[in-house]
Amino acid sequence: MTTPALLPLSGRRIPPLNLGTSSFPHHRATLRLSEKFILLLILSAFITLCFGAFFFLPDSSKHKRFDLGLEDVLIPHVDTSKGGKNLGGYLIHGQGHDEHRHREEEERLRNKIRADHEKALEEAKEKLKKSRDEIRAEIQTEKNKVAQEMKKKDSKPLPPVPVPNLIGINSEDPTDKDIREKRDKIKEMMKHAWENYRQYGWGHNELKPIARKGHSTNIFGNSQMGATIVDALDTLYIMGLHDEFREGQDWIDKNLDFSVNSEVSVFEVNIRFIGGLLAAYYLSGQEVFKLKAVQLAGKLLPAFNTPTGIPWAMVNLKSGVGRNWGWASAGSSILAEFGTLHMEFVHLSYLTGDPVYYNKVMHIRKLLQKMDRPNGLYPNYLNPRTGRWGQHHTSVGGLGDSFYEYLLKAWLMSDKMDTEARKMYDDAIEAIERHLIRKSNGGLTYIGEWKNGHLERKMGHLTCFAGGMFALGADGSRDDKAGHYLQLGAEIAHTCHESYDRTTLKLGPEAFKFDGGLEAVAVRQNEKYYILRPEVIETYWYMWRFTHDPKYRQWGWEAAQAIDKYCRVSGGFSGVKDVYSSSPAYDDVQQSFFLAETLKYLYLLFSNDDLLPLDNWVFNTEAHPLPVLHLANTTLSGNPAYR
Ligand code: DMJ
Repeated sequence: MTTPALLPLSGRRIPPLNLGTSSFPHHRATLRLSEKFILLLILSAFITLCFGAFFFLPDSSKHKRFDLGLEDVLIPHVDTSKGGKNLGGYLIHGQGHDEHRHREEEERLRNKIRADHEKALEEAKEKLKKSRDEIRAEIQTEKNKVAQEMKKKDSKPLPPVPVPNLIGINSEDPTDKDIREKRDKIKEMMKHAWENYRQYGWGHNELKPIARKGHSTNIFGNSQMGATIVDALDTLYIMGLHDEFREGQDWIDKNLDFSVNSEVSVFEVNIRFIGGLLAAYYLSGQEVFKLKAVQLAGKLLPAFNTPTGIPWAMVNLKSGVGRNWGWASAGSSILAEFGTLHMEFVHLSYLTGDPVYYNKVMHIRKLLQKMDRPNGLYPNYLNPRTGRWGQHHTSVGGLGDSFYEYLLKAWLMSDKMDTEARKMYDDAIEAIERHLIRKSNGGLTYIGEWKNGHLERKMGHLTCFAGGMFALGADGSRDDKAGHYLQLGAEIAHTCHESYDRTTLKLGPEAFKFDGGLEAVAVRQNEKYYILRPEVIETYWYMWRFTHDPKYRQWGWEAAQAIDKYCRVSGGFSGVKDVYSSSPAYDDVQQSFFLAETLKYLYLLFSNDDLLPLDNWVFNTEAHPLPVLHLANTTLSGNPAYR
């Protein structure tokens, strides 16, 4: 579908003196401030010329005056050494010069003014003859020049740091033909998603694959920040789609601008943009990604200006004003949001040498450590003004999930030096096992939600990531319970696979129950959708890496086939509204995390283990790989683990 801004404009003339009220109603909005500005410039040039003509072109009275030999004359000159006064390039000489010379000079001056006048008139006429497109192109060129200048200013190189061990950015193709073909199929799906986004949604945050146009949600504010481009970069890179990667890099270089009056989610921008940019930087070594990540992080910092230092959920990138979601309990910030900044912020301090980012996340950690936890559980809500918990709801799914994930990953990312984070993780997981993890009558292990002292026997699709987390945290677990946590990971993977297998489409619902005889199925209509989420496949991948049990590849392949069959449309991939219906409606959104996570985890599932090995890389919650930092020699003030 063609948007008004894309209507063919060539050959059209701008109606003179009709500023902002174009006779082309569909173009009215396109006569923007900058165009008006150019036209105003032209007008003012005219006025200046008229003014000049009025004052400088000789009239009869001036002749009379000169002929009388009175007063001064204007002689073009720049040299003031002879005692004259320089007025904008013209010298004023006193009386007593030869009259003939004066006449010649006057004639010369008159001719010059006339010539200048005519030239300016010609230029102005030429400008007005230009089509809208030409004027727009000129404006764009000017804008680009200004942007380039600003970029030069912002592009001060950051201080060099020891490069972490970047192992396994490339890997051989799998030797097994079947696995290779499956991996190629996933790559083809990525190309389909990317190419359609590029064609119909380029620069927008996401794509509407049915309507074939851009899409956005309030988490990205009202700006076109190219969320899909940033989120997809590292997936493109590891898949070897280097032309596509370069297209993305080029867009980011020229267009990604954070000085926008837009209120964004601090959490989402951190995990998708900062995480995506940092991963792209580490994989490709291209400085632009690091610079953009640092610029953006600077824009998020005002969100931390709260009485407690717990950040607001949202911040306006321009004004720095922050606030929380209206729906959150008692004006609270959300555990999974303010608790999912650590990885990216430590990397930012590492790369810039500026401890500001590190101090912000360590402050949050210290504050949480000091607080009482009901039953040892962390509630999902914390008020940033009072520093008190909101409702006592605890979840390993939405609102809580990645907080636990980041405790574990902070430890892994520090080369297992950050033992404080590991302890917090172990404590939290023990409480979760005690209060939230149960076995259903049918023998399925599930993780419920804690609500004011009661366990709700419902598990979210989001919660399914925890299978992978338990497996990842098995090594190094307290009391050497590695086997136990690997087993727990396997049980969660199995339950989540059941939630897929018990649907018509073989795709998992958003939430499923273990209640009233129900086992791993959704009950409410608004829990039956699948929006291309990655968590189940993420767990399959971690389980595959730690066990090499072929069933995980099998389950991943089932999911990939189901996505390709039921979510693929000619304009990309769409979520579906009911996984229990054989002809479900589409939600018409290609989520950016589909490219960042779902397809990346599938690709890794059918790749060799030496591609991004888990001893060297830690994936952020949006599947952006960040290298393990060997910080022993790097001073980051505040935490003994990093000294
Ligand atoms: C992703 O943006 C991240 O994985 C986040 O942690 C929660 N879920 C979405 C995808 O489902």
